[in-house]
Amino acid sequence: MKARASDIEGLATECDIDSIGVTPAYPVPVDADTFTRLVSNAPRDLGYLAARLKKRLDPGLMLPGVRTVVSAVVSYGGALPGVEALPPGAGFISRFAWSRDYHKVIGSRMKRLTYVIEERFGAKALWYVDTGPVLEKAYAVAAGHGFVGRNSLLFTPRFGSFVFLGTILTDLDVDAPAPAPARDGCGRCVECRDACPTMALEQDYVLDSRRCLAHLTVSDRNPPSPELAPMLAGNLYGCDICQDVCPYNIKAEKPDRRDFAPLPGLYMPMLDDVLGMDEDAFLRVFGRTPVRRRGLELLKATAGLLKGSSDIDRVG
Ligand code: B12
Ligand code: SF4
Ligand code: SF4
Repeated sequence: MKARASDIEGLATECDIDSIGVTPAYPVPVDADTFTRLVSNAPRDLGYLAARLKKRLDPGLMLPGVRTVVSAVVSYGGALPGVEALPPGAGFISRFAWSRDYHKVIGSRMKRLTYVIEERFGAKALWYVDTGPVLEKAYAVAAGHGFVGRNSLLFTPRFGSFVFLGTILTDLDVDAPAPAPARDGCGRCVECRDACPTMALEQDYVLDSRRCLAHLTVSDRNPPSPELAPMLAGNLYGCDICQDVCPYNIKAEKPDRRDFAPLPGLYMPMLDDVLGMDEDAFLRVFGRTPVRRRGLELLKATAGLLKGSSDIDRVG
């Protein structure tokens, strides 16, 4: 069966998704050599990128017969201020992590969309949110959602970059328009590069994950090194700085949604409270969020560094 792109795009509201785009699965929308080179520089704890590289570059290895990629966007930013509003003695938990784990929240919407596609069109379909070997940003661009900025994130015209992506591979043949040529939305702006506290954006459009706080305070399984203390810039878990300074995000729509509002204790928690937690308290506060995967010990290691550096600031 063949569907029209508008048939699939029309399912967005039904599935609680802000916007759906559709694009052919092939050609894969990145330069394979460049992507392979970039992935080979990833730090050890992001080794899964290289380990599943073949699948990333060939979605047919995930779903034999795949014809179409469906890309979904859900805005999560909200209107609360970021780390620039941090009170003394507190630490910042990134927006992506201060509410219930988005893998689950967006996952259930993607599951519903996948089910509808399978039922309505008799197609095979597989969904992913973040954890699968799928080029989510590149397909989102090809599906017409927007462009990838200098900070390496996908920007949509309506919501800026504070959007989660979900992706479906399907063997359904969809009459989709040819991928739009990638647009450079950044021009001469370098706000994100200049604001990055660890200089992780020195190479245009490519993130140096080894330097990025979103890796060092989230996915790195080692405690952050003491040299990182002055560069944490208030961030306890994740980092939103290169998004907060972006002019597109400043003027983007910021719907306040209950699903993505901070859970109790997650908006700028006091460092002393985190440092005083035992496992039970940690699970009570962070148990339903992505912070749980970090574990109490590593979270405390970052909190300790932040507290040390803010004490030094006060003495100085
Ligand atoms: C690994 C990963 C990370 C790593 C590495 C990030 C990275 N930029 O590579 C770390 C842990 C650092 C990370 C951090 C964050 N992440 Co992350 N992450 C991923 C993941 C799982 C894979 C990304 C990947 O393949 N990276 C490998 C590198 C090599 O490629 P890439 O940047 O994705 O791809 C581009 C380059 O290859 C480039 N490229 C290709 N050819 C060429 C050629 C030239 C010449 C150039 C210049 C570039 C170029 O274009 C590709 C497409 O844009 C995706 C989910 C997914 N499956 O896609 C989420 C994802 C990208 N992350 C997400 C989020 C929310 C974040 C954080 C904001 C969380 C936070 N607040 O702390 C930060 C943002 C940091 C930043 N500035 O990017 C969202 C981003 C949504 C969006 N609007 O773009 C995603 C899509 C998850 C989701 N499903 O919503 N993340
Ligand atoms: S997330 Fe933070 S550390 Fe990473 S590139 Fe953006 S500003 Fe830099
Ligand atoms: S801050 Fe400027 S350079 Fe960075 S992503 Fe936004 S528009 Fe592009």
